[in-house]
Amino acid sequence: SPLHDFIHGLPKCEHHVHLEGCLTPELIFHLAERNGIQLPSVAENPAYASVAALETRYEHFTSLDDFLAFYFEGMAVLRTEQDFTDLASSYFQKAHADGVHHAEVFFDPQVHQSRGVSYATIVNGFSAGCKRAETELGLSTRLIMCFVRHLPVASAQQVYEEFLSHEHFGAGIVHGLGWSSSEVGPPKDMFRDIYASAATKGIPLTAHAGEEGDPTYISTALELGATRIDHGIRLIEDPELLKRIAAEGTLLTVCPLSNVRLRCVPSVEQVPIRKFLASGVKFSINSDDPAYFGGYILDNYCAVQEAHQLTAMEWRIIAENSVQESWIPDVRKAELL
Ligand code: ES4
Ligand code: ZN
Repeated sequence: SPLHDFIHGLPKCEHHVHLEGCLTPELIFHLAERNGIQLPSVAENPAYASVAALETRYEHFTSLDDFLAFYFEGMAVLRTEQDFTDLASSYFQKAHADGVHHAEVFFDPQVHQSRGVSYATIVNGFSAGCKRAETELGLSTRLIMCFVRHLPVASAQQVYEEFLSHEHFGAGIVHGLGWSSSEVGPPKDMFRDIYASAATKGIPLTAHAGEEGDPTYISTALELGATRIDHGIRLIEDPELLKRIAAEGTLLTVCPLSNVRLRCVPSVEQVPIRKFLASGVKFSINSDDPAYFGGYILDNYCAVQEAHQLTAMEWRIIAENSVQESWIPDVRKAELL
């Protein structure tokens, strides 16, 4: 595309990437070896026969939950602080090469804790990767801790208390909170009490909503205090809610290649990019789980351009909104624009 160099040069901010979703098949096999962890046998799951077999299986996800089974299985190779640092560093290097200047990254502590990895190991490991990216690559970074919807709410409550009591909280090392994992099934408002508490402390809140679930998942997240919505593509099914989100300037963190791979839409053409632009809904374009969905942030930007043929002016609006809605001070926004 003639705009490729222009798109590469835009000051990109990433708002929706799961660090565990940056674990490539190659790194899964490498860390399994390094940590002496047995991956599923070929009899149990033929997808784990080889790096190439796993990559091929990732091209055939049938739903969010089909993907999540691989995502949770894959992250079981993460054990030591070094593993978490290496994973974060591999993501930040790729993001830097794609023209990302600021990255807000998710992680799922409950899932690691359920295998006996401590909160400190996870957060110290990831935050060392963030620090390295800041000093060596000039990126600004934010860690966002996600609660997962497939585990009991008591386990989320536990890690929330750990987050509050940890020295990291005062130091701002974990900047904000989100929720993710299976959307349809568990109660829409399962994190009501946690979000109410966090909102009174002024902690930035986001939530995965409107990916597979209908727009009531989005309105529930807003009711609970989320000021940003991850995915949110099903917002187009509720014109009143769409008007409200546009008026309030709530950011949607859209992930086009993820939506296609998880069959939320048949192709990038059906991601409602033009509807959002036309109705003044702010959104950013992001990579979600790039090791699983066939592309990092620049691949997502280029897929949007291929499918929607945006003008340079429209790209400027997207880039500007992604800077303005980042969870960073105004002086940093001025540097990025
Ligand atoms: C996720 Cl694509 C997606 N949706 C919900 N939760 C997630 N966790 C990691 N990737
Ligand atoms: Zn996500």
